[in-house]
Amino acid sequence: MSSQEKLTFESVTIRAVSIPMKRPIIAKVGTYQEWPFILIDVKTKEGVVGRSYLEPYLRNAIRYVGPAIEDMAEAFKGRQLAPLDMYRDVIGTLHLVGRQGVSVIAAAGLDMAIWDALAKAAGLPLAELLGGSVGKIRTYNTNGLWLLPLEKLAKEAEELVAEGNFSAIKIRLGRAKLADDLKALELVRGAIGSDIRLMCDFNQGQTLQEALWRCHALDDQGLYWFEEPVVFDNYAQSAQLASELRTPVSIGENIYGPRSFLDAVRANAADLYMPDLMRIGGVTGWMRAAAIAGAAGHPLSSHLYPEVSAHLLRASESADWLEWRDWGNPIIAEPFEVVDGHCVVPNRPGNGIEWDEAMVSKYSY
Ligand code: SMN
Ligand code: MG
Repeated sequence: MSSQEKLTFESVTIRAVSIPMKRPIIAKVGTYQEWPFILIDVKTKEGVVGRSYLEPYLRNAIRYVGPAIEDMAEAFKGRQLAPLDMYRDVIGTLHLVGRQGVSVIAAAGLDMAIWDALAKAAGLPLAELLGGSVGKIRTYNTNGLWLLPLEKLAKEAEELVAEGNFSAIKIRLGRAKLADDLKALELVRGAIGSDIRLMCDFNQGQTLQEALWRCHALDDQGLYWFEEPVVFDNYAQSAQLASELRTPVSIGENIYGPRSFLDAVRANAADLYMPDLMRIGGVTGWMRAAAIAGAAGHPLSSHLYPEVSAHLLRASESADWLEWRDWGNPIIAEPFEVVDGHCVVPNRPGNGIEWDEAMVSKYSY
């Protein structure tokens, strides 16, 4: 196809896969032995295929996210592939069914695949299409350190660092007894030493009262950030913690769309932000949130979606850390590499995601 030619939306294919986890998730948000993905392939009339996936946590989410994607795709049929126009139109009608939750998740999945198709047609990696460049982005390993029995933590922490010569890893906190959180930190620190940065995540599992008590008690532990110490959308409570605590407070994975993101920033809800692509609104939503974070001076990290997030962090003013997780690697034809604690954005057109079809068949449900 000539570079002058526009792309036309034709159809979408959606598939559900679920991949067993090497280290099952045990967190305040649930226990998961497998990690489900919704694979999205957007076909254009010109033959270019854009790909993306969603990580909807729940195996049954395909039952309601899938039809929402199909309805949106039906409305896009025959239109020029223009993600900003499509995002505007789809968000404009979403309020009829609710502008957060499933509708944004479906729109975000399509948006990411559409941007992939555009980047492929332009012959550019997504980061370059957005005006950035390919290269490295610093990354922390989030693959483990769930709410495990204490005796398992030291070995796992060592393994996590060694997996990619990481300089940072994340632990989940919020055990029934504060003394057990302190013991967990002592064991992990003992194993990894003082130079590795240690982020921690409470996954919204505390009331304000509990968070004030526990986070103050953990404030001198040298933790790199306190993630989601309270329910994500109580910005006033989160702001109180961010102002009282010396350890930076991080939120963002549950924020829907750039407008709510702006609300959080205006409320001083956190020091650091880490949007999740399926909730912030795909590439389009991310770039808008990234402009807000950059202008406000808040460091921006990513949540899940390492491939597309890596491209976007390369194009974000206040880019900070990529969250590295390898749970999707089995179905990705060429998984992204991590070298010396940095994720390498590959120099190939699009977002770099192609399916390993044999593995997709194996894990389909
Ligand atoms: C998280 C991610 C995936 C499943 C459970 C919890 C977590 C994170 O909040 O930030 O990695
Ligand atoms: Mg988190």
